[in-house]
Amino acid sequence: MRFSTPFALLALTLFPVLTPAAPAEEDPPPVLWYQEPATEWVQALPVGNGRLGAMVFGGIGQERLQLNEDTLWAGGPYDPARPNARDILPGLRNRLNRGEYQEAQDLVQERFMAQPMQQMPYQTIGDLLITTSILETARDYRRELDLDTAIARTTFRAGPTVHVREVFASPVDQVIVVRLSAKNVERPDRTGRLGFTLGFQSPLPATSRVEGDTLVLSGTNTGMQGIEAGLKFETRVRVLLEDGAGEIVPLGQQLRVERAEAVVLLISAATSYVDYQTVNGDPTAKNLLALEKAALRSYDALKADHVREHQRLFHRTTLDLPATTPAAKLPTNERVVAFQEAEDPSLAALYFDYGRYLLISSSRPGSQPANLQGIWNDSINPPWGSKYTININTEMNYWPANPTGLGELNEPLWALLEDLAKTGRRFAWAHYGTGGWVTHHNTDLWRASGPIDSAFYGMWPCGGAWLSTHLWQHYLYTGDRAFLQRAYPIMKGATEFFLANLVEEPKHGYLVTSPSMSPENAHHSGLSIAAGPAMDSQILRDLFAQTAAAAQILGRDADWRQQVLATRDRLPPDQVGSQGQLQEWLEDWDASATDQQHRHVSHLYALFPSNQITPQRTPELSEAARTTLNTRGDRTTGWAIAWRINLWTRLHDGDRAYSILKLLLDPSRTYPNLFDAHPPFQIDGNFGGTSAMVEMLLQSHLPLDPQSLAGESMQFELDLLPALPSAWPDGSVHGLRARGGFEVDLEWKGGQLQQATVRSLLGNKAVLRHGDATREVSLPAGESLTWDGR
Ligand code: FUC
Repeated sequence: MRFSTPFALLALTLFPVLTPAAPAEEDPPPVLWYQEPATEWVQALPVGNGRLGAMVFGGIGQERLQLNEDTLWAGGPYDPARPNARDILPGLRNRLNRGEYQEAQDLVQERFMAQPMQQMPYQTIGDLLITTSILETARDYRRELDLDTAIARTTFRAGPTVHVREVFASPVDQVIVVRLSAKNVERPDRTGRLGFTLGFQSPLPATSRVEGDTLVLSGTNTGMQGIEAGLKFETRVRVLLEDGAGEIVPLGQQLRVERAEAVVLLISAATSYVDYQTVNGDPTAKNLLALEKAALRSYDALKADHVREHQRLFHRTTLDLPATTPAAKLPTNERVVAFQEAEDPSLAALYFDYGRYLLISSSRPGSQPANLQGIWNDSINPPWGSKYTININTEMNYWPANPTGLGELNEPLWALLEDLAKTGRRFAWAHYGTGGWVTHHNTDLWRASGPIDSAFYGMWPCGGAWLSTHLWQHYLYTGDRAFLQRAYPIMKGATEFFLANLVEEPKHGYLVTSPSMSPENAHHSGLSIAAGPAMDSQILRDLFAQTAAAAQILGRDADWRQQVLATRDRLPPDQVGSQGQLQEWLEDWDASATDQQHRHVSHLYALFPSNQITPQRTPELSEAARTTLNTRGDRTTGWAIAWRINLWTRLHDGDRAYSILKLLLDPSRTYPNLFDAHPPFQIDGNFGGTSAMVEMLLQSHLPLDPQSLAGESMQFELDLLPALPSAWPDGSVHGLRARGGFEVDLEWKGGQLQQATVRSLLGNKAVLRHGDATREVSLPAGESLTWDGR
């Protein structure tokens, strides 16, 4: 490829409307851009509307759009309960009381695991290929993803012809829209330069056919692990010739467009999924409806609505970290490499924006929640099934939602929880013989809730409990009483399960989870199973206090509430172990654990995302958490690094947090398209990184005293710039949200807070803190104050 004219120059002269004005030096726009087409999937650029996703490769001769629809998963409705599983529980718990861990783990493996022992994976539709006869020697090539408009754009010149291709996934019209245009810039009278062939390729059992101006791919998902294929799916691409120029010709299983000027492709995809137990939907009807509506609208109208809806969310927050280094002008892939050598604060700001972009694009009301890969997956059997791993990963996906003003994007998570409260209730009865609901360390489209993979990884009953704490957090941000009413039965059901299943451990008489584990870590070689790991008690301390507070606010279940709080008092407290570390298990096993640098830091849940441990209130536990973090080390997988960054911000160590952010943005953990590399790709690291950047700038708490969690006594705490790294001396952030319903803008210079503006949305009381200075806030809803932090 040759690069003769600088692209910006060419673009400005030829497409003043399509291309934004040249960016001001100090303020690079939030754009990922590249000088070559993607050859690998992790170079391609993601677009999505929560439900439909595409990875755009930006090829010259052939454009590849790898497509996803978020209900296309393997299998069909199933019940993973194993007959008679609950019979083993008393014996199993006795074994754990006696310390017979190997025997207990073997028993779970043989008699207690879900059937099948794996859940169903998320599957790709396949690719739409747009094949031209253009040679790869095109000039002035550029592809980009504009995060501000959520449009992927490829431009290049082939001979005298300038090609522009735009792709977006409209949340308004529920279609992916592609516009291809070709203009002869030397002889504008020579028209009809655009020709291409459309074809599908899919790894699923599917066939293509042409219906008039539409190419159709229809097929089914696959069965897996003995669960039969239960879904039909269909994808339609409708071709619209602009100004009637050109011709559409059927070509067997492909469709050919000839002598066109500009062409709009409308892509719709759907499956027969209705809900986790119903699969008789009509994908064809859904597609035809979406396509007919969208085809009536002009490209400009589709695009304008799409951009407006995206910006409604994307503009809620802005983070400005100035572009202080020449690296800021490099293509994004080179910028990631250069980041290790020289500071480039605005790359971090781009990463922050990308996290928000990815959440907006992968999780919207009505869609499935963002899974391990958001919605972008090119395989029918991807790593870890591209499912919902709920012993950290799904929770991490949603950490940035409320703090960046995107609280309504949690909606798919609430819908998932409503489902799990039903499937998990059935499972609790089958496997534990009790009421309440339970979900273990993973779930899938079918809302399976049992222990999977193996006893070592799967025997953890607190996935649903952890997710349920998100409900209360959402309430703290929004003060939405109707939401709390909706959430309460889920919180109550999660709590009921543990009231019925906690057992008294023999040494101290604490009430503990049994069987359980500290997610995925071995306390002795090959053994994870245990009773009462610290994380479980921490999660339950939160869940019980939150459920009791919700009951009080809603005026429900007064007696039961007392029982919940009394049970809470009997949970084991956090302990400091012989090395000064925060103890991961009930016994001080940390020093003998086989992997001292294990990626999971489950017992630090209390420090983040929870606030049971804070430097002010629990200085000793906070020191112990620091010791644990130092032992665990910083160099690990993508999401585990992202968690560590959040944790160090809670210890108010901005520079340590930043040094780990640099590891996250290392090319070994960030792909050229800025997707997080576990490796392989896993989106949690992106979201965890975005969350960590918020936590550097703003932290908010409601102290965890169950008596203060409800009503008049609620007093929130907002920490301003609690962990500002010295690498970001100057900057500003607008529109961050804090618990208690506050919107916060911050400006800082030379590492010093210049001004904070705090707007109260709900009229709650708060204390602002900056360093040692504090200021009380008691504002009516709708009013704001400014403070210089002194
Ligand atoms: C957990 C983690 C792995 C991976 C998987 C999806 O099992 O321990 O690192 O993220 O989830």
